Amino acid sequence: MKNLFLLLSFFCLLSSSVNSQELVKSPEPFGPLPTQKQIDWQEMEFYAFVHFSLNTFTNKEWGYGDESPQLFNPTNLDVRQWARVVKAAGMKGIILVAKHHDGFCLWPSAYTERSVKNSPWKNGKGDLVKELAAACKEYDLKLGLYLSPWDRNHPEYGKPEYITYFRNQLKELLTNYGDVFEMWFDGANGGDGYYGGANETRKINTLEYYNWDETYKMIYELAPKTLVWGVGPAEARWIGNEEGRAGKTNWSLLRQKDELAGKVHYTEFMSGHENGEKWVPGEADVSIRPGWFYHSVEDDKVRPLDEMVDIYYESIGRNATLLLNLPVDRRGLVHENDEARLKELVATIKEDFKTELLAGSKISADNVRGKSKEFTAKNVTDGNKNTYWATDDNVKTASIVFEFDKPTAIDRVLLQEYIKLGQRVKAFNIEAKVNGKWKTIATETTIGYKRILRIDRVIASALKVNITDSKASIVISNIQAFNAPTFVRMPEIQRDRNGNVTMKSEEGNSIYYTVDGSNPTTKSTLYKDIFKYNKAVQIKAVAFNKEEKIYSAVKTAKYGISKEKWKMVAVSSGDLNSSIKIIDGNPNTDWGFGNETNKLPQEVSIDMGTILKIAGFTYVPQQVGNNLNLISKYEFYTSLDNVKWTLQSDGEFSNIKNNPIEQVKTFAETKARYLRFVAKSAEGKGQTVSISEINVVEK
Ligand code: FUL
Repeated sequence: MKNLFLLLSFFCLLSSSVNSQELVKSPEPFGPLPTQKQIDWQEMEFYAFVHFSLNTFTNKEWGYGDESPQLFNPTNLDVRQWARVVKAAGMKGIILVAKHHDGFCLWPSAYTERSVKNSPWKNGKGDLVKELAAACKEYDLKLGLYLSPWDRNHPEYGKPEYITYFRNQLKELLTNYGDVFEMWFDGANGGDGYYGGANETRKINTLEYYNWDETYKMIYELAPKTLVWGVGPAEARWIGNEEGRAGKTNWSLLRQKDELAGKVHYTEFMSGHENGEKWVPGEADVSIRPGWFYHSVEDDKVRPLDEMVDIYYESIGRNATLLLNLPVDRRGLVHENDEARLKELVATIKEDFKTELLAGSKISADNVRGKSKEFTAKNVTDGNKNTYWATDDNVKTASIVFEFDKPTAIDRVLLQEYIKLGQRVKAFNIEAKVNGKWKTIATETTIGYKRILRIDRVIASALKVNITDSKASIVISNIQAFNAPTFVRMPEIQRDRNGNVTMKSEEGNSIYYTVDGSNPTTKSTLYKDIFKYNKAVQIKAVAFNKEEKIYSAVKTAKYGISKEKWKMVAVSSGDLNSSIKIIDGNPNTDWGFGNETNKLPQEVSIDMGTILKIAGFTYVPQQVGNNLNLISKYEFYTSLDNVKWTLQSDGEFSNIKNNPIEQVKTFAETKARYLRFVAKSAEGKGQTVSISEINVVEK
């Protein structure tokens, strides 16, 4: 009897220990969590933006609201071409700007005459949203829509009636075109506009005027699958710049309550808030060209491959999604140059991630939750996004080691947390065993949904990831490593005001260049030292990695006649001598003028020293700093004698606050020796504005 009892209790013990082995509990979720909708959205990673509207035909970035719908007249509109380009790039959807700030609608809204129905396109019978929805379906892409809350055309903008109109349009978009994966509400709201002929400035309080709580409620009732981005209590946030770059530290959390109380500066969006109370992941938006809308002057300004690759790694590689804009042209097509660049980007990224190196390695970790197989370190290489390596509760530092059969070259490491349970990791580093010694090759902060590191190539016999700080136990679903081909960066080209050209490249590379427009090779001129080139010129240069015999992409720099003879002849306030910075050929130096005593408008006059035929000018705004002194309204005059002046161009630098790029304004070709640039108003409240550079456009 006694023996039987002992035997029984032995079995009980045994089975309970087996149970505890099998029943190691999953980690508890920690902190704010994503919804399934947000997870699905994050997994899309890369999707397209299309800006195509009246602005395409008026050559503007922001329409004032008085442009005629008759101007919308694409000659060869083909949304299936857009879808093909997007699909081929591996993007997962398209967000179409259905209505931009000028109020023109790309669908025949029942609530306004300002739409495609009053345009010559398809004799007013077209519906672009409908066409794109069908093309997306055909190509298995998701459709997203941008409806500008600001409407510079609507007579009632600023009054309660407009909110009804806005919501009616939202209803149309969310109910007539199938599923909409993302609804985009831009932050530009209120300012001057046509407003049904009132031609006035209407300021609104974005957070109060739209009653976002009500609007969001309506959206979720009509379209629960739609994720809402931007202003209001959104489910995803702007990344804080229009360059497509997230912070190295990037929390998917945000103190949204503070944000809605106006207490968060937009520069904080790049990194989110470690102590945010809501899951609001970042979306990095950027255009493949300087502008959001198509401008033929930008056909040769498509972002270079180097920049596109950086954008990829600094958005998707930094825990954000990438929303890449393709400005459809006047034909109604994605331009050839944009398509070509996109293909180059995709080919580069594909090569970078061609061969994964960790899956075949020997993997171990110094802590595995409950020593359970379910949470084994090996889960990080099993290709299953639902399995993960986890540590015991309260174990917030741990290491995972990958040992190779033979020394292995590595220059990329990709890590993913299992975000269903929250974003946890606050700090980590990576070590590589090189010639038998551990060497730290990266020290970083957050991981989140996805983090990709570009590191200098190491030949390692083992790799170690050390999580050095975490909010809670560690939960990692994926770790990968690759050996991406060497990427030779393009050389930098600079020309100063006297025409002196300097070029720079990474150490060990040679630079070859041409000045006749042809593409440089190792047979072209070898750059040795600074040289003088005063005339208008297009310099094309490549860097060449001698060891591996690899070229960079071609860097093109276009210059007008050098500014050697240029002089500042007058400034309406401030010091004339230091205003030389406006014409020093260096966009990183700027000159500020205007203040509370010398209020705007303020002006500067330049003597080019000789008569030139010009067809436009450019204004490079201040580039460095967070609170830039930007000009929003301007006038530009030319003269042959510094006495009689002719107004050549006036208007606004739209969207300069979010996107402070070189502003190009063209006009009919004219002869000029003197230039006068008038800053009529500043972006924001201040009276100080700044100019980095004024250039002229020669035909
Ligand atoms: C900005 C807008 O003002 C631009 O025109 C553009 O639509 C961009 C995506 O968002 O804030």
